[in-house]
Amino acid sequence: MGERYDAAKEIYKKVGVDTDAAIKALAGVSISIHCWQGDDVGGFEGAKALSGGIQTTGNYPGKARNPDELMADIDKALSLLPGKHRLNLHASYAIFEDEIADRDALLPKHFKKWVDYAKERGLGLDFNPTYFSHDKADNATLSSEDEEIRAFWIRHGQASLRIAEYFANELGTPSTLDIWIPDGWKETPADRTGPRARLKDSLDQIIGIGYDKSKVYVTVESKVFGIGMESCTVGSHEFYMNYAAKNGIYCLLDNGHYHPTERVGDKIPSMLLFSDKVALHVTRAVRWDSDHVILLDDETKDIANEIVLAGLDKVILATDFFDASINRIAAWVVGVRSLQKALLLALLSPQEQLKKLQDERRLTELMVLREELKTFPVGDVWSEFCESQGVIPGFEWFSAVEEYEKEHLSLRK
Ligand code: RNT
Ligand code: ZN
Repeated sequence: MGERYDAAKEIYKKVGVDTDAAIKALAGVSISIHCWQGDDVGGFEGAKALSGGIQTTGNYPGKARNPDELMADIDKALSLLPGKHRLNLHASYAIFEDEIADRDALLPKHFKKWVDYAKERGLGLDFNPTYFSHDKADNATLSSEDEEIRAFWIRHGQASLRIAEYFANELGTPSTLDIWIPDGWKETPADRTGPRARLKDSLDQIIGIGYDKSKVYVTVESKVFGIGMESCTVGSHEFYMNYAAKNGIYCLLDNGHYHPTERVGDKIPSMLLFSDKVALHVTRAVRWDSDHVILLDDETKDIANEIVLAGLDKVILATDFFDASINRIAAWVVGVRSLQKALLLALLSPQEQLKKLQDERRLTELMVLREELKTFPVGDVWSEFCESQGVIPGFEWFSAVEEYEKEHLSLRK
């Protein structure tokens, strides 16, 4: 332990905060890191373009072109991240040995290489059916009026559920299966009920195949709009919140998926009064669902604070951003470390004391203390945490990324 940490520890002690306990709690937080930052949501099926109203912008060199490159890049990112994390895969990242399987015919064996990868590194795996970047997803998926198309995507959901179950069985840790579909309307639809009724039936058929709820957490991710789907999103927040509550599954809140002045931090405690868990996609939306890299900004801090207040075991925590304009490994590292720093700030807050001040309506004191806490020496505690986890604390970690870029990424043409 360095002198600076010792000094910081004393400063926090004065407000009743135990820095050692905060470090220990942070070390126990697993974040499900999205694989898709490494290749701009490309996947391995040779998809020509990213569809579904989401977009990766930028042309920074060095994106992963195949499973080996993506795995090596994830390794590099993990080596610079403190803590033990999870990996979040999309169905479009299946690895085919001989014959290719379409999305509705995916099997656990198509993800065996990922399971081997996860086992070797002690990672848990989460999963997402991919309802975009496919010719059958041009119009709509689970809400489609074309019964053949809808059946195809229902089978994809069912196949994905089995794959998540396989992950849980192989790795001995529950797997989250997050369902997000892009279905929606550019112009005001003439009928909003029909598509939603079909989506409801499709979800019933997917979870209706039965699964072990202690092994797979099925989540549904709502959205307010996507590019080309500005007027109506079939899978809206109200739709999924009700669906999840009635069917014993969970909501996933992506903080890029609400109106800009809505705050996911404010939604977490409400959700948890009615559900034992809530799932999150932490991202940074700049003017729209732009999926910028997470930074240590007010929204992230607010979300992290609510996670800590709720209890770390109540929130299924994942990242979701894709920036192709900067080094992709640095993007992962900055994003995950920023989220961890936000959690540390929350863990270093005298939460009981702050609550008491609120309950006693000592609101001036509450404001004064909170403002003072902002300049407490969190950086010294962060450094101690990184060192205890064997990773570089300061900005020097970037040299490792630069070196990797020179030796590997720059050779990818
Ligand atoms: C899209 C959703 C969704 C995707 C990933 C790739 O708006 O946020 O979670 O980003 O599934
Ligand atoms: Zn998301």
